[in-house]
Amino acid sequence: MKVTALAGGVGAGKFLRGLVRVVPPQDVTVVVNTGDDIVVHGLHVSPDLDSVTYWLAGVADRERGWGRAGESFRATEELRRLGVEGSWFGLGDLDLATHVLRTRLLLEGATLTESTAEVARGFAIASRILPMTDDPVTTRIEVVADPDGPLDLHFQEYWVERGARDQVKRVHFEGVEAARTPGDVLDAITQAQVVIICPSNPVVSIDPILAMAGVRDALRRVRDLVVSISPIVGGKPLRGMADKLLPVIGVDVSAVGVAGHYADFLGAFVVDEVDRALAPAIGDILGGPRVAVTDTIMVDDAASERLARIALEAGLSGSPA
Ligand code: FO1
Repeated sequence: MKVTALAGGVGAGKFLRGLVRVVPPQDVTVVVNTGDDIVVHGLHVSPDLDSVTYWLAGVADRERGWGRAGESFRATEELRRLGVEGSWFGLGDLDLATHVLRTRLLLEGATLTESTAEVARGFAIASRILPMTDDPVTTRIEVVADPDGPLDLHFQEYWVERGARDQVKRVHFEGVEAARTPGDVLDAITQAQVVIICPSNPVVSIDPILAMAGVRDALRRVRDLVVSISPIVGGKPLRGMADKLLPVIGVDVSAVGVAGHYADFLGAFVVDEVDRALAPAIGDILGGPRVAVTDTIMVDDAASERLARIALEAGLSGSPA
């Protein structure tokens, strides 16, 4: 069974660990957001590609969510001591090797897709990890920063450097109009038996992928096979800043809000037990009863596996008999 997942960072990484316990890893393709990418100390850092890679490889730091387990930050500490610009972004010593390899391959002329495959090979990952584009797309967060007036921040400046403290006016994806969607990304969506929208931040993880040319249309074409897991549980994101960003795009911070946001291409939806009462409203949005209710909190790989099974069943229930 070919399965394609649209993914951001931590929530996606945890989910994918379960998915590859249910589906053979080589049958899984992951299309990953690159809007968070940033150049730090001349290195091309792709946080969501890194997260997906590390979680699939079993080397992610479960507590911190991002980066590698058993990590040290000596190089970053030294860069901070030296007062180097950009050292507010914490690059781990092991993690640095990934960014050095990726950057080197890019400088030698490889595409981001090719360099991602090379990094994945280095971690013996059998699944296919596809960046949403090989072209530069950057998530920018326009904030109200009194008394300095409005500021247009890189997503990582908003989230990591300034700790998401600013009032957000607008989220936009710089470069998205000119960026090309690789054919492999569109084929992965239209040729899958199930397409899963991971429990990732809808605004800054999934929306950049949806904004890529042809992606939303491809999803609409296979709508019955598309299933999403709500990243909002009991009116709150499990981690991250979706509660601050969803209202900016006019979406309610709830499972119903997220289902409505994806309504034009969604066949099925998985919500947490605590949101059971919302299932009928979500069914109305989907125009059918394909709402699964389960424990969506992924405390370990076994919990991720259980959730993956339920998401797959929900997606497969839209297959022609
Ligand atoms: N998140 C932080 O909160 N602080 C950091 O210093 C930081 C560094 C970092 C380096 C590499 C990487 O792959 C991810 C990193 N993240 C860091 C996570 C990242 O900011 C976000 O969580 C993702 O972009 C959202 O998916």
